[in-house]
Amino acid sequence: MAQRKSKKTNSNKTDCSRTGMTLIDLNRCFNEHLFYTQGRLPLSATLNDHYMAAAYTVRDRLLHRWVCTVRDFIREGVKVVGYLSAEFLLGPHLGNNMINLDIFDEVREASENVGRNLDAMLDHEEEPGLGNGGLGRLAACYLDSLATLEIPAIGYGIRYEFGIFDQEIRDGWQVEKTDKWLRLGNPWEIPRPEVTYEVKFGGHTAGYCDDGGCYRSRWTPDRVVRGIAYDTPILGYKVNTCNMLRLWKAEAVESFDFASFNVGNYYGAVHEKVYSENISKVLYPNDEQIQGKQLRLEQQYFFVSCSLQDMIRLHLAIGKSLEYFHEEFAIQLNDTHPSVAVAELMRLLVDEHHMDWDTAWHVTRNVFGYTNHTLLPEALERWPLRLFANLLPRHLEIIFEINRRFLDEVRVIYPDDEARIARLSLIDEQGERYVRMANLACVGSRAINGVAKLHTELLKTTVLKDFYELWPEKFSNKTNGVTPRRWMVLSNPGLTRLIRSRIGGGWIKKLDRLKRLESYAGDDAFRREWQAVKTGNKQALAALILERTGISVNPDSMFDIQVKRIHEYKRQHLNVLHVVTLYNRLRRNPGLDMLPRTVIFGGKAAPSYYMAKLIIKLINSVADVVNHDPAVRNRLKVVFFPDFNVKSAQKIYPAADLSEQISTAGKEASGTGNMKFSMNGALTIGTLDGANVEIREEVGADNFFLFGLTAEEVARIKSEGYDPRSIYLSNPDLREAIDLIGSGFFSRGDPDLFKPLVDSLLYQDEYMLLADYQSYVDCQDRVSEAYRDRDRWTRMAILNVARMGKFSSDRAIREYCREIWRVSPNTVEMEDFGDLVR
Ligand code: 7GP
Repeated sequence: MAQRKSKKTNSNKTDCSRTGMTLIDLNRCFNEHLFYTQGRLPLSATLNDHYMAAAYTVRDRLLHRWVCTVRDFIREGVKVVGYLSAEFLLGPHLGNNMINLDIFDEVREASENVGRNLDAMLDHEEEPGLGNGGLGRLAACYLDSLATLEIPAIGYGIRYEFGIFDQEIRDGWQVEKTDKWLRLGNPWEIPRPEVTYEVKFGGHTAGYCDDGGCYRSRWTPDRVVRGIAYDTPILGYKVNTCNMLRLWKAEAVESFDFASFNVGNYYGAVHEKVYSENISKVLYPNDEQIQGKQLRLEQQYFFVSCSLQDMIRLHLAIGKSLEYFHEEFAIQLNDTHPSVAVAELMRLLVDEHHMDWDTAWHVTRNVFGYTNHTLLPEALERWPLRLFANLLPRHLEIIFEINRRFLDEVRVIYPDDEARIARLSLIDEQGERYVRMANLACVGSRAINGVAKLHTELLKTTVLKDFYELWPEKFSNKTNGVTPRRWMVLSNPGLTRLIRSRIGGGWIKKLDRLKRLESYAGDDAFRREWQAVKTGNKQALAALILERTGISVNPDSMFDIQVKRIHEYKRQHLNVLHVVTLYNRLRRNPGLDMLPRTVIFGGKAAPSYYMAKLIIKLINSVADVVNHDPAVRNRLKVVFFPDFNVKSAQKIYPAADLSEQISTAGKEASGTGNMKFSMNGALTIGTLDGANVEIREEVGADNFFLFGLTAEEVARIKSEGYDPRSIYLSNPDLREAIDLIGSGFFSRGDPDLFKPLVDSLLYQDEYMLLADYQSYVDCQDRVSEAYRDRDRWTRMAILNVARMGKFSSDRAIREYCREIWRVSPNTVEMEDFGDLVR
């Protein structure tokens, strides 16, 4: 994308391998987009113009591959994965697409040659924050791996006009700001105004007999909304497969009600439009806590209906009969958010395509897979029956019919076990009646999976126990993974270069090959280079922290980082108790030889989650006091990094020395941040929870800092009657830390501010912080000790990276493909533009 002639002519001739173009060609395309797409001359172009021209230049290369991929879909009739998710937390596209096209270094060089700042362009991109956290980010990693493994796939979701809110910190409190990610336009999406479907809501149903004498139900809705497709190309790494993410935007079927307009009722005329568009307006910002709002169910049904109609259209377009739909598509439900798909597919097949119930049920049960992402009871979706009946009356009928047939089967297997039948029922009938979405997903799916070994085992023995006993063969584990393209190559170019210099680049696609690094752990020169990379990354983060918070931190101190959504079960406040404990040590003994630490927090709290917001305030209040206390003398710094998102994550993980994965055992389904940290050479302090268990297995117990109760111990202690107060009373350090918080010391003398937090710890402690406190603090002391021996630490870090192969999302996707979806790769051949259009 050179603007003027490059000084280095040899690089201009460089074949940007996978694009089949030289830098001169790319440069021409860039200038053409500046001119013809943005309408600018180089002199008057803004940073945004540059970014847009770069994005379009890269996008053109993607579209070329996309056209070839679609051509193959149609020509070869391959089985396609449909990944249904209410969230896709993609992060910025430009850098990632350059990596996957394998032109990143060339473009950087060319940009440098003409004095154009590639980093400024990359920084300028607004990230599509169409997700809350783990679940949405996992969906994004899986799209990357599907394309990289050359699996035909379509991601389906919602094109929220406003994604996850931007977080600001004012006076220590979280303030939510609307995320206006579409403000400057989105060069990555292609609107498809001709790919639209109607989605019905409300109204009533009535029975009738069809021509063949069959009883059927006719649904007369009282509202119809139109979904319009917006497609984003998803290119795999160094392959030609370019899949798509198809997101639906809601619009009114008729924008104006001319009857109202003509009688002068202007507001009445646009009401319908506003009402319909609301559906795709904003992402609900709660992760593991349902809100039970009608609009949320409308969103779920809206995108599910559009997506299923779309898959059916594609299926019919290649001339196949719907009886074979499950042989051409495998549809994954990313948690229960899209699980109304089970009823909707039945409705489409039976009501709209006149299939008989049994055939339709056979297709439905064989096409879906369901992934569960949480054990927290407050996250298990259920909809009040009345709300459901008002919005989706036909679906409720279908659910009743599925349930009737299902429970009949259950009664044969478990005669007289009414309690079990009540638990398995799709309808919760204790008190107010609810539709249970997890039960619907289980009954309507061929495969059910958890996201880490421990989580899957807990699913089988707790929340989905009855379903496991009924259909053990449906259950399997699929431990999460993350894409090394974004989370190593793009985020950590220094480490990537270093690893490449020793073992080449094969690991980027076959992460197991990182094993070859093991032998370098004992190599002095390698360790020094490794440390230099880490120091560089820490300096860069320190600069960013200064810019965002005004706090200056010392890159030579240990960077101890906890970034993730703020939730009591994730126990950011346990980390705070440790910080206060260290602070108390320094107050008690001002000359203490303490290892300097910078403790960094980041993450958003659900806007309605009071305790989580209070934890943010606590972190900032503690930071304020500790960072300004002259007695601390830079041995301890506390930072709350505002607005943690994909973009800042890319700068944070590579700079970490220590990764905090300290949830109460049995609560974190898997975690994926834990993998990103470890891949970037941080050591983990963690509990035996989620994927921590498997990370420890892989990297070796010696290279992992373990503390805390096990999930079994947590359950046992709870059942025996847990008394946090007795722990508080018997542990002086703990008492001192809690008392200091409760005294108003961190809240300008106000003892009430943190009282809700203190009381919840002392009198409930649902997440057993007090039970794990001493073990955590002792473990942190071992961490500090280990960090003092920099060579030993670096050896451990190298071994962590070397042994992370398992946690590539490529491994996870291979398992899904083989064991659940039964799909295989399809190599896409490139054809010249000229040949394609001929
Ligand atoms: C998260 C889990 O909390 C996390 O442990 C896991 O790694 C991630 O999913 C991906 O599997 N869950 C959510 O983000 C979430 O919103 C509610 O769960 C359904």
